[in-house]
Amino acid sequence: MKNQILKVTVAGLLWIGMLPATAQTIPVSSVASVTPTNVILDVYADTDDIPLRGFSFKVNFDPGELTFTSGGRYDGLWFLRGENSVSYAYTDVTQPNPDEVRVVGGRLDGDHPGEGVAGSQLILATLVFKRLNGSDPEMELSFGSPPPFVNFAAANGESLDSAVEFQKVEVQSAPEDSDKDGLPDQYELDTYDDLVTSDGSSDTDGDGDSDLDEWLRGTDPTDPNSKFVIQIVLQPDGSKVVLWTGSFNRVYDLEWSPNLQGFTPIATGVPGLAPLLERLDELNNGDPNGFYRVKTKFPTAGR
Ligand SMILES: [Ca+2]
Ligand SMILES: [Ca+2]
Ligand SMILES: [Ca+2]
Repeated sequence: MKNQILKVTVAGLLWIGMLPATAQTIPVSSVASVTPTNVILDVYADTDDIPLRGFSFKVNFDPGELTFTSGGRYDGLWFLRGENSVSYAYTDVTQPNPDEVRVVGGRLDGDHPGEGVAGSQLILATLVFKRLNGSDPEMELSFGSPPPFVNFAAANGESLDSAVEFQKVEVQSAPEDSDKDGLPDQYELDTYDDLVTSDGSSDTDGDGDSDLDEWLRGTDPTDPNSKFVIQIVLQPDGSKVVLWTGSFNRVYDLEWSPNLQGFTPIATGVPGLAPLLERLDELNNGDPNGFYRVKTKFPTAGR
């Protein structure tokens, strides 16, 4: 499996081809959502007419200001299709240097190499950083690899690098909360039409979760069927898979404790990129007893 990924990746990204005939530009933009403790960076590409098959970019930042926590994209847009047409999510994130995160991804398919994705605001990756000080983060996007590597490849393998234009990273500060109830103003206006209907402690839809908890977890406070769940699925080999409700623009930590006296992290900074998130607990296979908890971190503006 590992070898297979490497083989197809190299085939996809080492291809050196001619420029496409169309003189289109491909803006690569990004939004850094800043909260008191973290920064969530979403990176997008606009490729309306040219299907994009593979990409490689890097993000540079000040390691005195930010620590890279996690990254990826798990929504099926970027995948690697191997033998028997089985697809694997394919957005590979590495940190070769303290001040640099590199992302390689694409829609790579050994059987049908002509496939690609076209569209506006195609999300390439979501990266999560921990903030180390109070300043607004300075981040910069550029190509992941130097020539002669192709960084952005069209469906037919041609290089799109000359068309790619990296935009300045747009920094979005933490949202306003004028009544200090934990719910951002814009979120309250969008959900309740005013700032007074909910003070956070109310449970508008009566599902047992407070409005504030629903905001933090990213569920709908006006729909009793939208509620955070966590579930453990025992595997035949005794290991456990933990599943929990995911929500876009939320980030989760999964932790375990044998006795509720102190929790050990199993996965930190898991982006809420799917309605149901899952992680295999590789640490506690031998221990049949214990407790799991999921912490939701740093929700940003209600978007
Ligand atoms: Ca508020
Ligand atoms: Ca509720
Ligand atoms: Ca609800």
